[in-house]
Amino acid sequence: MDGTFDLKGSRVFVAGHGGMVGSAVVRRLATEDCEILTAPREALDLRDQEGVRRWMADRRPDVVVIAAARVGGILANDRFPVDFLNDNLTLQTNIIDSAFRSDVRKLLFLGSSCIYPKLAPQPIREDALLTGPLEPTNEWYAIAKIAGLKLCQAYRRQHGVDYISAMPANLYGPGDNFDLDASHVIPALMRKAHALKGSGGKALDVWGSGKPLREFLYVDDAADALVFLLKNYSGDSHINVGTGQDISIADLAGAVVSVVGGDARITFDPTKPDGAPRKLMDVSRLFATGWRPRYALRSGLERTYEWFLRHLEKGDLRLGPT
Ligand code: GFB
Repeated sequence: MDGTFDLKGSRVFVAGHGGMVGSAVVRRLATEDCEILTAPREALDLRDQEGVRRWMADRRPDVVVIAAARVGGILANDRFPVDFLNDNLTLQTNIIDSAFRSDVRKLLFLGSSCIYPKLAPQPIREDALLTGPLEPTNEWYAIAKIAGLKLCQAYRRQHGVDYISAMPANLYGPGDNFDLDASHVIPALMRKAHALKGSGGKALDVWGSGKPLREFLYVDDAADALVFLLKNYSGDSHINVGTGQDISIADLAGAVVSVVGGDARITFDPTKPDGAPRKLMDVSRLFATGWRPRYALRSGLERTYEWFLRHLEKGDLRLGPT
């Protein structure tokens, strides 16, 4: 991969440090010789252009990681198109523009595998971007993410700065959102399977047909890949970040029940959307560097469930209205 960047002694701003991805990036950066900067949500609204400009001009980071985003599962994406499009466009543009004004030396923008066409050839290569129509349930989020990666490319082209983008697979792990109306599939199934423990074989409600395939990446693996890219990648194209393996939602449900324990039966709710049929990414560019994920799906699910149980007990999970 072209371009090495030395994090040693640099000031790294992790935007979105309170979220699942941002907190994993902070954990990973703690093992690097750098200073981590974060902005508490109460002190800085990333959608406020003036506030972000001021914050960046005062703190003067050398490196910025944009892990901040409005994210959610298939239903939340479908229900709140304005929030997913507008909030993401606004906050990412504010951060990228302010970073440029404050002479940030390296910036990493984080997207999502949903930027690719709904029916892209599998596994999806980086150059499949903008070759076909998007999956309608998340096109608002996808368009914001495409705009973000294009803005990074535009700054590279016009101003010669080192801004790069990574497109991770579906992420899960500690810090995930367990609110059933907003969450992604893994925390949703985990929470539902946990609630059914000891209920004598009651039905676990799995949305859609169970047939869609998804590639899941444990969030600490994602953070490790992002720091690797910060240090080793400098190129115009975004880079896919994943495991190179996918699983059907039906098989995932079985795996979650097995990790959680109990005897829930799995049933499918065809009134809920399936979303994209498959979005397995081609990770050969990343894997060519020698980088590999550490956690298989089973161990990632086990760690996530341990985290869920600990925080359920502490009472600080994002569970939404009950
Ligand atoms: O994780 P998920 O919401 O995201 O859904 P997407 C993945 C699959 O799991 C879909 C099914 O086929 C869902 O119908 N599923 C089954 C469930 N049961 C459940 C459940 O209880 N809750 C949820 N949420 N899903 C999102 C995008 O798409 O992925 C975002 O909407 C983003 O924009 C994110 O790209 C990574 O993979 O379908």
